[in-house]
This record gives sequence, structure tokens and C-alpha cells, in this order.
Amino acid sequence: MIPPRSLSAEQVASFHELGYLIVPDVFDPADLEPLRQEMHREIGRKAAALQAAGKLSQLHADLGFDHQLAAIQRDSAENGEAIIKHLEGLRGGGFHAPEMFEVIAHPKMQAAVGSLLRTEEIVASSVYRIRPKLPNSGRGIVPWHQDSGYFATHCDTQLIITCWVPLVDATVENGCMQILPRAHLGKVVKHNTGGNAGFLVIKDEDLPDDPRKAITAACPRGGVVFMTNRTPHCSTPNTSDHIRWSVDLRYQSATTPSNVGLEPAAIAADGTADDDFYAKVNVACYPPEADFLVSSRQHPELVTTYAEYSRRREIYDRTKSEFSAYRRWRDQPAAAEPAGARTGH
Ligand SMILES: O=C(O)CCC(=O)C(=O)O
Repeated sequence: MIPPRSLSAEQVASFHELGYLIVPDVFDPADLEPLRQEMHREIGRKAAALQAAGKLSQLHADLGFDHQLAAIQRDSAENGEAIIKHLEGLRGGGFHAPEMFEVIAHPKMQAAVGSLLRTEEIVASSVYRIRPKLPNSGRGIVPWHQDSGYFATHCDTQLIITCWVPLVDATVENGCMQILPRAHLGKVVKHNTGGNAGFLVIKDEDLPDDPRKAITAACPRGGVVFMTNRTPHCSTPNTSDHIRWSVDLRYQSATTPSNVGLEPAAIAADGTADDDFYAKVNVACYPPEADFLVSSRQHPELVTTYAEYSRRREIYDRTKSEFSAYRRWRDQPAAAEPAGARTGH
């Protein structure tokens, strides 16, 4: 069943005017509990595997989801990194349990996203990310960027909505995002490679507005920060004593270029051309990862099930596709993989 749209006309207008919208109660925090618990179990499983391999001595199994991984990382940065990489996966593999799919396809999320996109034909974009931002660790601090900096150029003027879902209350102390309002209607500005952890970065002087005008996007658990793909944003260090867990999900109208219904092998055969090629064939905005239909009034029979979502995530992850040119920044060598593609943009 298609859920009714849930955001008010004022909220929708504000999103389109400012380029972002913080809704503190899209979910009941209890709706996110299965995801938190399953991720916590996954950390436990991976930690146990590292222990069995003789790499890890202390599981810290008495600690909750908001602390265990940080304690493991304090003992050994290598073990912490192994668990984070396992959760993140490469190119969108990683953690994709049913509990994750339930959040992505949650009727409350569809209702909110449907309000902003003004459609019931919704594709969950390939690019979603799990972000454990550990206390006092540089990892997870994301420099200024527009999400379109990572997407193919022919999607610059499309609307792809980032839904940033904190799994803890996101605050200034634990490193919530900073967002530059009213800066999303211009071009995708110049991004540079070489940001920390392989992230793309916009230099301050290239930002569409003065970074001092940025707002602090604190958001309680249960809330969602919605942004457009051209909204400049960054995130700050976690100076708290707990992990700032979040997932960022992306959605677009089904009429926006996507790889729904396409197997990666079919795309890879054509995937080595330049930006013009991508514009001509209208390939997905982020070709290496699987898109899937999450809501459709016109074709409810095509809405993706968990099994199909999982299969597509895995097959795209396994396929060594030649997506070399879907976005190339000037300081980036030709045919290089875009920064961030493996690091969890
Ligand atoms: O979670 C963060 O700290 C940054 C998130 C972000 O940059 C994004 O969702 O595009």
C-alpha cells in the first residue's frame, strides 16, 4: 500500500527553498531499534571472528551499541577499522540485513520522501552509507561537498534526496552535520580529491556561500535530515564519549536516471566512456551501485523485495565494473576511481 504523504506544504516549501529540512519525528525511535540491535549483533559476530583468528583479545561484549566498537578500536585501531570496513563494505556492499531494508523501505520514510519528491514512484538510490563516527577519531569527519560531486554530471540538475538518519541523538558534540542553506540552486561547484579518507572536498573559496552561514543540523534519534544533492554540507569531529551512528539513504523519482532492472554486467559492457556517453545513454546517477524501486502506484508488482534488494547489492558489489568516467574532477587522473567510492562517501 502506498502511504499518504506525511510532510506539510510548509515543510515541503521550506525544503525546496533552503535545500534542507530537519524533521525531528519521522520515526518513533523504537522503529530504529531493530536496525541498531542487528548492527550491534553484527559487530559482535565480526569481533568474535577476529578473536577466533587470534587478532582480538577483548570483545567488550558488556558494552552497548553506542560504545562497544569504540572500545575495540581503542584497544586496536586495526580491529576497529576491520569492523568498520566490514559494516561499510566496498561500493555499497557491506551490511544489508533485513533490518536495514526495513528502514529504507519504511512506510514513514516513503511518506516523507514522497512528499518532497511529489511522487509515489520512488527509487532508492544506490548510494547509501553507514557511518560510525568514533569519539576523538579523525575517521568519519566529512569535508564540505555536494553529493552531486560524486554523481554523474548528467544528474546535476536532477533531485536526489539524501535522508540522513541518526541512530543516536546527533549533536554538535558528537559531530552532526553543518549545512549551507539556500546554496543548492546553483551549479555543482568544483570539488577536489585528496580530502581525508579519500573524500572529495570543496575548498572554502569555492563554496557557493560563506561557510559562516552554515547551520548546525542537530537531530534527535527518530528524526531525519533531508538534503538535496546540491546542498553543500560537511560534518565535524565527535568530541563526545560515544559513537555517532548514522545511516544516509538516498531516494529519487523513478523518472531520474537509475539502474533499476539492469544487471551490472550489462552496464559494464558500455561503462568505459566519458561524461558525454553517460548523458546520451542516461545511465544511473551513480552507476557502480544497485538502485531499487521502493514505491510504485503504477507498477506495484515491480517494487523490490528484501531478497531482490540483497541479491542486487551483492551482485553489484562483486562485479568489477569499468565505471571509470562517471565524474572526473580536474585534479583527478583519468580513469581513476572517484575518491570516496571505496571509503563510504
Ligand atoms: O554523516 C556524516 O558525517 C556526513 C554525511 C554526509 O556527508 C552525507 O550523507 O552525504
